[in-house]
Amino acid sequence: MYTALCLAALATTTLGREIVFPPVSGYQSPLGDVAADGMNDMNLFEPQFAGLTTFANLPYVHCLAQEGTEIEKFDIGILGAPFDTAVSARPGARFGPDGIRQGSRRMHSQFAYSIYTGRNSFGEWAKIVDCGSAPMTFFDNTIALKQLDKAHEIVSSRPTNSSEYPVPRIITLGGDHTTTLPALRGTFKHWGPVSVIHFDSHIDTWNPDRLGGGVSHYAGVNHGTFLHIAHEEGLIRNTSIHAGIRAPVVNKHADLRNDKRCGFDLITAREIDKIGVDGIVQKLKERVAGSKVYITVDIDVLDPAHAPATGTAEVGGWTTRELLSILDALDGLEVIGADVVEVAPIYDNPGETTLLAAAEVVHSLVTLMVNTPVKP
Ligand SMILES: *[C@@H]1O[C@H](CO)[C@@H](O)[C@H](O)[C@H]1NC(C)=O
Ligand SMILES: *[C@@H]1O[C@H](CO)[C@@H](O)[C@H](O)[C@H]1NC(C)=O
Ligand SMILES: [Mn+2]
Repeated sequence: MYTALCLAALATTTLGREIVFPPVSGYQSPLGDVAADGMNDMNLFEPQFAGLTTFANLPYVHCLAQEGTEIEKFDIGILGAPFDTAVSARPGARFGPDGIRQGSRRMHSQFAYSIYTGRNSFGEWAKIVDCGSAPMTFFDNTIALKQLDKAHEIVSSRPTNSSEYPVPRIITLGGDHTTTLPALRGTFKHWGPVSVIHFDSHIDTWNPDRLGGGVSHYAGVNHGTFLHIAHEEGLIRNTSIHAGIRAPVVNKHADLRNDKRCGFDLITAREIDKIGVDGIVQKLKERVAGSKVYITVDIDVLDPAHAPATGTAEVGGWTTRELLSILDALDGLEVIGADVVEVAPIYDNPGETTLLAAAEVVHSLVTLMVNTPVKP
């Protein structure tokens, strides 16, 4: 394949001069014969950097098409949630979905064999598509979140490609963290209450009467309270757990008491220095054992050195490698939904550090879903 790639580059970068190819006519590349002029099937049908930007160059399917419209069937759908008007610090995560897609553009379903496992999760039993993003109004949070509720309902009710596993699973690209609430309402309809593994620097179970100042009900629904609300709505189990926490709490005792009441155990960021990746993984697996799992990754679980482009950055976080190692080691859990949120591309650097990290996290989430198919 490497030879074929080199040839393709040669052929396309030479302007008007006679091209001299090495004698490779008939060379059998994995993508077909290389002809005498250096062209092969790959030259035009390999869309990396060329098509419209979907996650990992996956096919785009209009998963939100009107009822009755025939669309391609899929088993895992990537769905954007462009919403950032319930954030307490820096806005900008409405551009997160397209930012993460941008960060994924070197991934390709044909060339994604893991160096660690030798497997390519894009090329196995699951049909994986990019559903585009849900339309969400930026003038009214209540309406916007209802739009996202509906989007999850529609996408998760589509018929799957694999008749054996009838409920398509969704990976949401946020959006501020409030966007996880509609996703959990969606999973509840198919799977009932689920354990949440919540990677974040903040606990996000704050009481809506406190965070938001008790100003109004509207103000109380935000990116720091959605897990409290999810608990009150009965969407999550009391076997949920945070990982990577390091941000201060607002109230000395009440916040953590309330956090337990909402069903959460807690792993701090610095625990990794004592118990390592394996210790963290063991704690997570023990906590959620035997239940369906929703994984939500606030990109601010990473240190700002690894993910500067986020709404409420906190120093002292995990590295990208640590997070990816932890996620990949969760293999075997029944992951019925997942998301990566709080990616605000405007604060990224020219090297797109945060976007690349977020895209690879999504890749790990895809892999967990592919490795463990789940039936209701
Ligand atoms: C989807 O369904 C078709 C028809 O049953 C099947 O040939 C294909 O292998 C399935 N999987 C993928 C990933 O497309
Ligand atoms: C969760 O709630 C059930 C039922 O109320 C209780 O029996 C169980 O001990 C709780 N588990 C945890 C981990 O808090
Ligand atoms: Mn969060």
